[in-house]
This record gives sequence, C-alpha cells and structure tokens, in this order.
Amino acid sequence: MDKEKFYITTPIYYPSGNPHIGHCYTTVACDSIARFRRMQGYDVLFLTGTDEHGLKIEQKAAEKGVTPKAYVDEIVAIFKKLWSYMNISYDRYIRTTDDYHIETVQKIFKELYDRGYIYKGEYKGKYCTPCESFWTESQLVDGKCPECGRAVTEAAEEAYFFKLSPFADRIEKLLLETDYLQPKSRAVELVNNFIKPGLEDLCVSRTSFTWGIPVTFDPGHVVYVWVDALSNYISALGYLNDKYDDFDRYWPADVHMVAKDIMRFHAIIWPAMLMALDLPLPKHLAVHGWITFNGQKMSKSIGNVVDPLVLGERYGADAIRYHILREMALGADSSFSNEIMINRINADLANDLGNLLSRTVAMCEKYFGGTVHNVAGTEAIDTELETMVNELTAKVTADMDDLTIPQALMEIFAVIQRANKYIDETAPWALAKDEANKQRLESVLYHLCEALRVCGVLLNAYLPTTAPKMMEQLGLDASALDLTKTTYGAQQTYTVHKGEALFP
Ligand code: ME8
Repeated sequence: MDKEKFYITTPIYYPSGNPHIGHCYTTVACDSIARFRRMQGYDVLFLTGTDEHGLKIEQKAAEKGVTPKAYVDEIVAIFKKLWSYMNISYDRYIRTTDDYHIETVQKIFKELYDRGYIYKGEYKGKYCTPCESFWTESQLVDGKCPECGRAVTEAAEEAYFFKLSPFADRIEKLLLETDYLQPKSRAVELVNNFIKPGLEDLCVSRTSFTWGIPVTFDPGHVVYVWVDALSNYISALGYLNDKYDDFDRYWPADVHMVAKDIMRFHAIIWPAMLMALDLPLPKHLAVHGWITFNGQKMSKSIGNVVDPLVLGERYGADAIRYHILREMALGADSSFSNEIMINRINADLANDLGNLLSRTVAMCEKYFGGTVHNVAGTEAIDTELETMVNELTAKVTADMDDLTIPQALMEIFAVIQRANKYIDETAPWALAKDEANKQRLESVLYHLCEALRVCGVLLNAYLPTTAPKMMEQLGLDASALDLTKTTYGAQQTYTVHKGEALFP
C-alpha cells in the first residue's frame, strides 16, 4: 500500500442529451492518462459521472412526460454503455442524484453559510435557459448568449450568493505563479477578464425550479448548479459523507481535465470553494479546446453532434480513441472531420501499425516456422532501431507528464514507421534466398518483434483492445504489457501466431 496515489477526474456531464464525441474526448484522454499511470505502478482513482440537476433537465423530463430522475436514469445508462464500449477504465462513477453526494453538498452549503461566505441577496441578470447560465451585460455577444448564440431573458429572484472577493488575490497567484493551470497561457486571459475587473459574487441557489438539492435551512431554495457540480470531486471520495473513506488518501486531485467552456469555474470558483472550506487545492487543471464541427463548438444545444457509437460501430472503438487522442492538443480547438479521421485510421493504424505486425508475423512463420530468438544486430540501422526502442518509454513518459498526448502517440508511431522502413532496408525476402543469411534474417525479424512489443506495451494506454491483440500475435500474453520491460532485448524469444488484421 505504499504505492503513490494518482487521482484524475473528468467533468461530470449533463445528461440532458446523449453523449457525443466532445464528451468522449475528455473521457478518453483521462482514460489514457489513468491507464498509463496504472502501468507505471500508481494507485489510480479515475472518476467520471453525471451532473443531473437543473432547470434544463426538469424541462426535458416534462416534455417527455417523465420524472426528472427517470429521464436522467435513461441517459446515464447510455453514457455508461458508451464508456464501456470505449473501454473507459473509470474506478468510480458519481451521479449528483446519489444520496451521499446530496448529503455532502448540503453540508458544504451550510458550512460556507456558517463561515460567512454565503449570504442571501437578489439575483438580476440575463439568463440563457438552454445553457442554464446567467450572463453579465458585458459577456453577451450581440446581446445574445456567448455560448450558444440564443436570446437571453431578463431574470430576477431571491438567491444565495457565494462571496468570491476574499479569494481574489490567492486565486490570481494560483493562476499566474503556479503550474495549476495547463496550458498556462490561458491564465492571463482569466485574470484580465474575471479577476482584474473585480470578482463578482456567484449565485448559488435558485427558487424558480425544484429539481436540485434543497438548501437545508431555507426550503424553497435549491443549490444552484456549480456548488452542486464541483463538490462531486470530493463527495466521491467521502468528504462529509460515510459512503467512502478515501478523502485523506486521494485528495488533492492530481488532474482535473475539462474543456475551455468550464475552465472559469474550475480555475476560479472551485479553488475559491476549497479555500473557503480550508481544503488543499488540486494540483493541476488541464484545459483542452473544443472539438468543432463546421467551425462551431460541437454541442447538444447547437445540435451539431457526432454520435460516437455510430462511428465506433463503423471503425471500432480503438480507431475512434486514436483519432481523438492524436488530433486534440491541449490548448487548440480541433475540427472534426470524417475525412481526417479516415485518413488517419488508414495511414497510421491500418498501414503503419497493422501492416508492420502482419508482415513481421508472416515472415517469422514463413522463414522460421514461427519462432525467432535474440540474434545480435551488426549494422548501424540495427543500433538505430534498438536505440529508438530504448528511448521510447522515457519520451512517452515525459509527454504524459506534460499531458501532451498527441506527442506521445507521435513518438510511438515514429518507431513504428522506422520499423517499417527497416523492413524495406533489410529486405528479408532477399535475405531468405540464401541459407548463409539465416542468422542475419533472424536478427532482422527479432528486431521487428522487439519494436512491436515495446510499442504495443506503450500503446496499451491508448488502444486497450489493440495492444493485447498485438501481444497475442507475438505469442505473448497480457503479462507482457509491462512498462518495466520496455528495453530492447527484454523478451528473448518469440513464437508468433498469425491473427486477424488489426484494422481491417
Ligand atoms: O459543463 N469539444 O457538462 P457538459 C471538446 N455539467 N470537449 C467537449 C465538447 C466539445 N465540443 N463538448 C463537451 C458541464 N465537451 C457540467 C460540468 S464539472 C464539475 C460540471 C466536454 O455536459 C468537455 O470536457 O456540458 C467539457 O468541458 C464538458 O464536456 C462539458 O460537459
């Protein structure tokens, strides 16, 4: 039990519609980080879940003539089905309608009130119903909601507010002087837009709808979305509830990953809540861009979503995982296009990786009856490939530490491409024509098996269906997927078994 812990979270998604490829991105990215850390030997807790309260859910349920709980139950089942299909290895799934979460939120709300950080006032503002957001005049774009571009309405009601100003200085320091926010380039924008003009207090209760967590000491008020939602990261560990007892072990979180739409809440509101509760702050907030479609954010309220299950059925879960992990860098937006995706699947997965494996395995069978041993290489290209293999794990580890996942994949595929070129350069089919070259031929094939094995071990974090299949064809089992065995020569003998194409 001395393993170092690693706690990573996705946002909890709104089950106001089916999950789309945007939700998939954050979840798959977190999954690959969680898998990588587990391979490194960390004691990982990977949390995801759903944010189930609010007016929008209440309205959608009413439209369908069902209770809000029945409505979300159905959509949560679809989220879970998708995560299982995508091989998401979450350890815990939190629903904000779970009793233990409700208990924690009520206690946090009361605690903040008792400490004087929450007070009663009146909320007036421009409200966008589809986005469930109040906006200030200055945030509106052409008088419309800056998120979805729809009309906003004037709204006012009695509400509780969370005082943010006492934390402004500490938050400014957190953003500008620590490596909390990744990429840090966004810190200045946040400080200039929200902190410098003076942090506005946050509305944290509503009376105009009932589908929420009741404020225990003021019936008629329900806790308004962000205090409810953000608390999930600690209620899921058992903070102020008896369901779990993991808070001391796993808090603070190592990585919260979100897209830029909710950066502000995680960069300002969440640290403020934790400061107000005297709790340690999370170590990193990783913020990625949006997956766009025809230049707009892919979103349920806009209605331009791509259904990952439909894509997955056509191309397979690992192909989708690969595409989104390879395309999406922290920082930038990335437009979704079937064409780019199909090109990538063909070029990287089917041609480079798939062919390398099938050619290697076929040649081992054809020339050596399937079994090859470690025969030392004598040429410069052998050493070059060996060195690339030996250096790969350190490079990928550094990329994963920096959360530059596309870079990690590029490093792995650089070795795969080098190995393909190595086949062309060594021309095993020509070597096979002369018995005198038998040793050389075996050395060449062994080099290829080693490159494939080490790439397979590392790919296991990103392509968890494909990596075991690679091992199987190399005649190894799942125990070979071991990050401590990624040096060249760690496996001495191969007895390969030809299998189906990895990406037909
Ligand atoms: O905001 N591109 O839930 P949500 C990239 N419940 N990522 C995207 C995306 C896109 N087009 N669309 C969605 C909420 N995402 C709150 C969160 S957390 C305490 C509460 C991903 O269902 C991305 O991670 O709108 C984004 O931050 C999140 O889904 C928003 O999910």
